[in-house]
Amino acid sequence: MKIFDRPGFPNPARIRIVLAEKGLDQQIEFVSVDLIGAEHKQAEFLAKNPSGVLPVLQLDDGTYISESTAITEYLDNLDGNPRLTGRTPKEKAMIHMMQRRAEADLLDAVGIYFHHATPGLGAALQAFKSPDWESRRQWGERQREVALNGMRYFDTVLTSSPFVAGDTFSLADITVFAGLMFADVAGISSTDGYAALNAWRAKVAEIPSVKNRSGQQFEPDDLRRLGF
Ligand SMILES: N[C@@H](CCC(=O)N[C@@H](CS)C(=O)NCC(=O)O)C(=O)O
Repeated sequence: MKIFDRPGFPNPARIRIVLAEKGLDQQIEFVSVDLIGAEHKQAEFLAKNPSGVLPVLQLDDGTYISESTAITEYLDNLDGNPRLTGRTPKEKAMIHMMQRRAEADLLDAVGIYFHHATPGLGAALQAFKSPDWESRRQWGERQREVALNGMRYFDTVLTSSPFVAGDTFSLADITVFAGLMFADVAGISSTDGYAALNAWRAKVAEIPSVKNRSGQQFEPDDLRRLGF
């Protein structure tokens, strides 16, 4: 199998955590795609994923699977023990519900803010966005508020639950963790006072698959091009 991704970016990080969690990270080939250079918007990549985003999993039979949730579901089921996406009907439903909230109310909201209300990934990607800067900025700013509300919501959830979707670490935790990672990069972290969320984040950061996931850091050239 191959994963088309880029170290340091939040959605690729979700799958790197899943691969480590499932003990698959040594068996997969990582193919780096230049997000800042807009390689993912070119025809060759769009043939793999028409949405033009990373990550994409390629199976040995040539099938391409995109969407981090779908990739996670596939990888999680390979060993017949899908603990990240749920084993019982109730576990599956709870994890699905919470991970969807984590995407809509945090990770994707941060992404929209970053890509539309800030310079985002830089000049090469601007050509693929609407030229109506003011509408984009307003939409991005609104999503920033959504993300801040999302952080408050997950803080409340975590005051009475050890993990986002119940008693065990799951895809929902991975999505919230990636959302907070992205919020740091986008400069909208505001979790001061969110004791439960911060304690959960510190705990999750110590889980070996999260702590040791390969290629967590941005590539130095990407950091330079992002202006860090
Ligand atoms: N819904 C997708 C989102 C993927 C996504 O937005 N990936 C980012 C990297 S973190 C990307 O490729 N961004 C490039 C762009 O928006 O042009 C998923 O779950 O995989």
